[in-house]
Formats: sequence, C-alpha cells, structure tokens
Amino acid sequence: MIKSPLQIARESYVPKMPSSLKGGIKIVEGKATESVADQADIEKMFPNTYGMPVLTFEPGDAKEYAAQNVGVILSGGQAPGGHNVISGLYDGLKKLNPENKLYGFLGGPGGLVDNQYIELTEDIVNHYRNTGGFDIIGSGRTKLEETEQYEKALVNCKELGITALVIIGGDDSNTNACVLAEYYKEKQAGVQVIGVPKTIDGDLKNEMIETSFGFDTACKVYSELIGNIQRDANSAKKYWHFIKLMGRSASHIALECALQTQPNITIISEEVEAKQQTLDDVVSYIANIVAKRAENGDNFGTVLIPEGLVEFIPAMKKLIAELNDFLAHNEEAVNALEGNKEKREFVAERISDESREVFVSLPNSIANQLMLDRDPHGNVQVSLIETEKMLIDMVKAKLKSMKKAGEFKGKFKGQPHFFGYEGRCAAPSNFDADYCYSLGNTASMLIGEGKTGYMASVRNLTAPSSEWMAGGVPVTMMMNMEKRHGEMKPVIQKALVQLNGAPFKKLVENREEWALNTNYMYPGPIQYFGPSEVCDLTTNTLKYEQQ
Ligand code: FBP
Repeated sequence: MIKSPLQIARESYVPKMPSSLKGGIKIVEGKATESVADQADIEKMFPNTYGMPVLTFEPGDAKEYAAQNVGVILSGGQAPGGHNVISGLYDGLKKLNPENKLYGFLGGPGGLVDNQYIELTEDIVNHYRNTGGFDIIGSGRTKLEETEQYEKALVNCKELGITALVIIGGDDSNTNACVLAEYYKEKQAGVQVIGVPKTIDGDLKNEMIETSFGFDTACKVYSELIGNIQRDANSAKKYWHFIKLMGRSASHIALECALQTQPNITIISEEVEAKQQTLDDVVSYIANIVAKRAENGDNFGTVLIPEGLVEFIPAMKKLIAELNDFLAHNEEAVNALEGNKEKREFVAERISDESREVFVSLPNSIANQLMLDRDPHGNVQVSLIETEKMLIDMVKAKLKSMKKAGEFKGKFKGQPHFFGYEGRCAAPSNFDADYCYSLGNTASMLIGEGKTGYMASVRNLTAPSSEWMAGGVPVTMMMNMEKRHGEMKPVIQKALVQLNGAPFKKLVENREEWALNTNYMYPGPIQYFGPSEVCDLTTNTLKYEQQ
C-alpha cells in the first residue's frame, strides 16, 4: 500500500479511551433484560441468550486470562473506523494475554463459512491504524441463516482453535451474530459470539448503543460537500441542487447533515410517513418553496433527500411491500421475461388494484428500479433508485403548471447529486477513531470475561472520552419480529428518526427561516490535527439527543 502524507501522520495518532478500559476491569451486572417487542416470540427463539443483564465495566484489579484464538468478521457496508475496531480488539486481546491470536475472515461472513482467513499480526494491524475502509480483510453481505453454514463455520473455528468470534456489522449482521451465539450456546460448541455496532446509517442505536460507528465521519464528509455546493449555489445563483443522501431506511444522515449545513429544504422520510403524505405532497412542498424564493429573486437552493424516501410514502410503501413478497416467490418467472416492459406488465397484473395504480403512474425508470434484485436480507436497494432525478422532473412539471396559473415567475434548473459511497471509507474522524478503538477493546474484554450474545457498548459519548462507559448489551434486548422475504423473522429493531426527538425538533424550529433565507453553513473538511473544539466535535444528533 502506498501511503499518503496524511496516512503516515495519522498512523501515530493514539486513540483516546475511557478510563475504565485502561487497566483491569470489574463487571457490574444490571437487571435481567427483555426484547424491545414481541417478547414471547423472541424468548422462544433464543432460550439460551434471552434476558441476560446489561454489563458495565468499572476499573478493577488486573486478572489473568487464559489464552484464546479469536476470529473477526467485517460485515455489510463499509463504515469509517472498522480498522480501529480491529486494532482495538487486537491490542485488547494482546493485553489480556500476549499468547492470544486474532484471525480475520476474508470478505465478510462468507469467509467464515468458506474458511478464507488470515492471521492478523502486529505488522498487518499497524498498517491500518486510524485509516478508513474495510480492506484489511474485506467485507460482504452473506447472511448466516442456515444450520449448514453454522456447522461449517464451527468446523473452521475448531481447526484454528478459535473460541470466540467478533462480528462487526449493522442491524442485520448483528442479528446474524445473535442467531449464531444462540446456536453455539445451545450446542455447547465452545465458541462465543460478540457483536460491534457498525453502520453509517445511524439506525443501530438505542438507550445502550448511543450511535453506530461511521455515522460521525460519513455525515461530516457529506456535510463538507453539501457546504461546498451551497457556496457554489450562492455564488452562481442559478441552480437548485437536489442531494440524495445514503442511509437506507432512516433519515438520520439527512437530518444530521441538515443540522450541520442549514439547507433550504430537508425531507425527512419518517415525517412524510407520519403525515401520510403522497409523492405529490412532497413535490408541492418543494415547488412552493422554490416559488417563494423566486419571489425574492433567489432562483437557487439546496434540497436534502434521504435515500429511503420512496419506502416511506405510504402508497409506495404498500407497493414495495407487495413487490417484495411477490418477487420473493416469483423471482424465476420474472427473470425469465426478456424486457423491462414485459416484466412491469407481468408484475402489474399480479398486485393489488391500489398498488397497480401507483406502480403504473411511476416513471418507467423508477418502476424498473423498484423491481431490481433485493439485497441478501430482502431489502430494496434504495441506493440504486434515483429519487433525486425523479423529484427534479416532478418539481419541474409542477412549476410549469404553477407558471401557467401565475403562481411562479422564476426560473428552475435542477442538478442531481447522490452522496453515499464517498463517505463510507473516509479516514475516521477523531470521534470515530476513538470510539471504534474503544469498541474493539470492549469486545476483547467481553471475550476475556467469557460472554456471548452481547454487543460491545460504549456510552456517555458527549462527555470527554475518559468518562465514556464501556460494557456489553445483550443483543436479544434489541430484537423484534419483522417480515423479511415474505416471512416473519427475529431482527434487531431499526432506530428511525423520532419526530418528538430533539434533533428533529431543532430542524422544525429552523426550517422556515432556512427555506426562505440563505443561511447556509460551510462546515469544511474533517480536521484531524488542531484544537479539540474543531477536531473532537461529535454530531449534532448525539449532542441534542443527550442534552
Ligand atoms: P450497512 O447497513 O450494512 O452498514 O450498509 C449501509 C449502506 O451504506 C446503506 O446506507 C446503503 O443503502 C447500502 O449500504 C448500500 O449497499 P451496497 O454497498 O451493497 O451498495
């Protein structure tokens, strides 16, 4: 690997850690826990890992730990800081017992099943400290859900003498971790499983998991770019920029970026759903602001659009749910048809009247995109749906009719953007570098203490890092039942934007002012060196949620 000057300078950054992780630990156990919903179903499915207590680490006496071989997997989409989870895990394991070994399974959960691995040595780990990306061992989206896979993985672990696995992933991957932990515990297989909360989407959070890693850095990268676009828009004064932001379902990224950059319009999917808005309502909302700004001579602006918007418009949500079910059961028949037109017609004839009406009213390009392959977890691949372009076209058409009616006298030229992949492998901010290193260390302690079915948790994140609280949360505590591939399955509940939460309220307080005036903020690039008030900033989401 050829290293950039920043990478070389950043190698010597020493991540900040909670005081409780710096020496020996004592574990304080909380009360027995319950799943967030569907308690009876979840308890029945996880009889061996359900109800375990929340664990908090406090400083304690140094202890001796037996040597262990540990395997680690990076699962799902990349998120800045994954390499620091691995370096924190590696250093933590070596501190517990210098004989400990760490193996990295290659290319995600598939590597565990196919026995593709490398031993992670000091030399390898040192190359990746404080860098972005998941390239140290690669990632993948294979879902571990077949007994055959668990058994193959067990054979591979036994061969390498592995007695603990760390799965670094989002809600779906940590669901895998929990299922695997339960299976191995049931079988008394002698393999512990620990999860680590990863995803730029920010939707793997709850009382005990304040944020998933990567959200901080990704939002800062997008906000820098949005700020730059806003400055361009305010200089040229001729374009409306429609910016779609990654995040799959939840609108946390769009909301955080809005709080960092103060754009003219921010659509929050969860609000659209709560207000039962139609696509036309969303288009009218945007077009009316465009018209009002035009009255002040401002024929420019910025619109932030969450990637998952289409899934939250109630009529579209119903359509997508029907398409998910239909495609799960008729994939072969649909794939056997040649053209997109034939596929659309075939599907349209076989869904409900209500959904058919919506489906045929969509531009062909969007209808085709809704039929694209699902990901291995059965989700629509929303990052492939060009909502930003669709909205530009629809707003343009709406403004044309408003012009005819004398309600719009300005000009409208839209520029589409999609910010997603460019934020997922950025060099982690100080926050993510510190948080991830602490999560990795916490995972090593949970392993040393013989725990399984837990997710590493580091809390109190708006306080200085020395005051962060490390521990473990039982994964079953975060689960509920959801329909996937047409079947009810236990999964970790996604955290959506709370409409009564402080971050959303902050947007509501300001959005009228931001819509009509030009109050842009230009956050600039992430700073890795310099004053703490610039380099160690947390997200607004965390700040307002914890106020
Ligand atoms: P994870 O939930 O696995 O962290 O993935 C996050 C994400 O970046 C989403 O925001 C996005 O919709 C999706 O991955 C894109 O997936 P892919 O990398 O497979 O295109």
